[in-house]
Amino acid sequence: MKAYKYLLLLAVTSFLLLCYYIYRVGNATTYGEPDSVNQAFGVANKLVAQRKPSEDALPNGTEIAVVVVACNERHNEALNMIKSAIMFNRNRAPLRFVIIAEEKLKINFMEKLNDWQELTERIFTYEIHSLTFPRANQDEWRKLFKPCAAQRLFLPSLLTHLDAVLYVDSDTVFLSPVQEIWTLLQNFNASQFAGMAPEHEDKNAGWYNRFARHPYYGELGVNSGVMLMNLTRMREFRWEEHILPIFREYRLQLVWGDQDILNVLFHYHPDRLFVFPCEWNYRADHCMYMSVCEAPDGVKIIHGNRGYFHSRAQPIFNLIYTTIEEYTFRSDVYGNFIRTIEESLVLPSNSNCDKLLDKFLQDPRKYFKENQYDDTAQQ
Ligand SMILES: [Mn+2]
Repeated sequence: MKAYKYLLLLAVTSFLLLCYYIYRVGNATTYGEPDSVNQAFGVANKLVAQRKPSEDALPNGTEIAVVVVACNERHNEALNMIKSAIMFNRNRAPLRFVIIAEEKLKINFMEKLNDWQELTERIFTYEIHSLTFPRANQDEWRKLFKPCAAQRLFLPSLLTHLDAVLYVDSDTVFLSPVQEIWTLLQNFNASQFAGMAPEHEDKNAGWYNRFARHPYYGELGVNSGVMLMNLTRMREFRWEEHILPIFREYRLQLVWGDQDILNVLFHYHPDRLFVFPCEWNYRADHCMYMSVCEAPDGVKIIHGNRGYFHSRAQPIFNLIYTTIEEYTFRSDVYGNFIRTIEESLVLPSNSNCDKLLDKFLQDPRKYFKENQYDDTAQQ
C-alpha cells in the first residue's frame, strides 16, 4: 500500500513537472520574453535559432518580424507604426516587433507595449536592442555615422537570430496586415535578398535621375523607408563588407544617407533587389501634384516622409496618423478609424492627396464593416 502511494505521488509530480515544462517552453518560443532588453542577443538567439527560414509557403503561425529604429522624438512615431500594424492585423498573424532604440527610450517602449500586449491577447511579442555597430571596424563606423542614421545597414549582423525582417522607417503606418507585404518575400527569386519600392514613378519629378552625383538603382532609384530583408542571404553575401567601401568612396556625394548607400549597392548588384510597387511605400510624392501611383488594391503602407504626418500640407496624412494615435484597442475599427476619417476630412480640398480618400480607405473598408469589433474581425 505504501509503495503504491509513493508511486502515485511520483507519477503526479512527474506529470506536473511535465506540464510546467511544456508551459514554459511553449510560452518562451511563442511569445519570447518582454524583458529581453540588454540581453536580447543571448536570449533571443536561443529562442528562435531553430526557426526554419520562411522560404516556402507561409504556414499559419509563421512569425512576422517588423524592425524599427527609434531615436529622439521619433519614438512616438515608432509606437504609432506598431499600433497600426496591430490594428490592421486582421488575420491575427503572430507579430514580433524588433525595436532598436536609445537607452533612454527603452522604458517608454516597454510600458506602452506591455499595456498593448494585455489588450491584444499577446498577439505580438517584442524585443528591444541597443544601437549597435558591427565589431569589425567598429571605430571607423562610429566615426563615420551618427548612432541612429545608418543602424539599419547593420541589421544582418545585429539580428543573427532572425532569418528575415520587414524594416520600416518610424514615419510609416500600416493600412493593411503586415502579412500581406511579408508574403512578397516568397516572390523573391534565388538571388534576391532585399525588396523596396521605387523612389519615384516618373522621370520629370525624379530626384536621383536629375540630381544624384553617385550611381543609383535603375532609372529612378529606390526608397528605403519600407524594406524587406532576407537577412540570411544578406549575411551570405557578406553585406556589411560591401557597405563600408561604398561609404568611403561616395561619402561626399551622399545626400540621403543610408538610402543613397543602398542605391549605390543595388546599382552594382541589381540582381539582388526585388522591386515592389508603390502602394507598399506610399508617399505624398505619389499624390501631391497628380496621382502617379495606381495602387489598384488601395494604399497598403503610408510613409509620411518629410514630416507629412505632422504638418497640414496634405491633411489626409496627418488625419490618418492622428486617428490611429487616438484609436483604442478592442474598439470598433470601422467607427473609430474609417468613419472618423470620412467625417473629419474637409472636402472639397485643395490637396490632391485628400482627393484620393477612397484609395487610402480601400483596404480597411473591405475588411472592417460597421459594428464589427477588431476581436471578431476576419480570422
Ligand atoms: Mn522616412
